[in-house]
Amino acid sequence: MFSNNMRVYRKTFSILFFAIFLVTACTAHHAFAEEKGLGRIQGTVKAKKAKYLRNTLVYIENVTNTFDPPKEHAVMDQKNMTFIPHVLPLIKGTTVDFLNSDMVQHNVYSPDAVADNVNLGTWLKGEVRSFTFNKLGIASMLCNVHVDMLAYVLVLQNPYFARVNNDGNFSITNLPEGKYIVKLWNERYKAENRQVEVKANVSVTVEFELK
Ligand SMILES: [Cu+2]
Repeated sequence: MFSNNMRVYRKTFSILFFAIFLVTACTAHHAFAEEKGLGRIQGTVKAKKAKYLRNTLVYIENVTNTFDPPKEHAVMDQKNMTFIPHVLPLIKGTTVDFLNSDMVQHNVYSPDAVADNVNLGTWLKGEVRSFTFNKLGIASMLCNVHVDMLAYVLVLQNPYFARVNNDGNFSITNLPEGKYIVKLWNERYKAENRQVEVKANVSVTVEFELK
């Protein structure tokens, strides 16, 4: 009786073990499934408090190539008196549709040259006004009806950017080989730039510290 139980136990155990092995193998494979000849940057951002990491972006300043903006428009909504998303990264040349989902009038303007000091005017729910970001840099977007409303558009040269997650981790995948300057953007805090060399099928690790 005992040995019978033991056999069942052992069999269950090996099946379980095999299942765990399969899942692990698949995950590992997935994590490093870069396209051939491309590499990856993986990293962490340290912050005194985890909440400081919110809306942090990591991007590569310049990648030798030209990158066409997507034909699809990006969207920035105004809902509950807030711009959503608070931070919008995009490739230069991308058009953003600004919406209004509130029952009150909102305005959209930018005091920054990156956004040509645009003022899209003031409009009600249901209407959409668009703007194409053709200059690299960071544009703050404001509403002159509600002075607390603020958002940022990060106009980037290439699609190699990533949001930092709540644990401070990020990864930028499928990068061509080369030497790059990796930058971090956060509304309030700064971090020193990092220099990395990306090689095919390898993951480079970088670490930032918010100060
Ligand atoms: Cu407003």
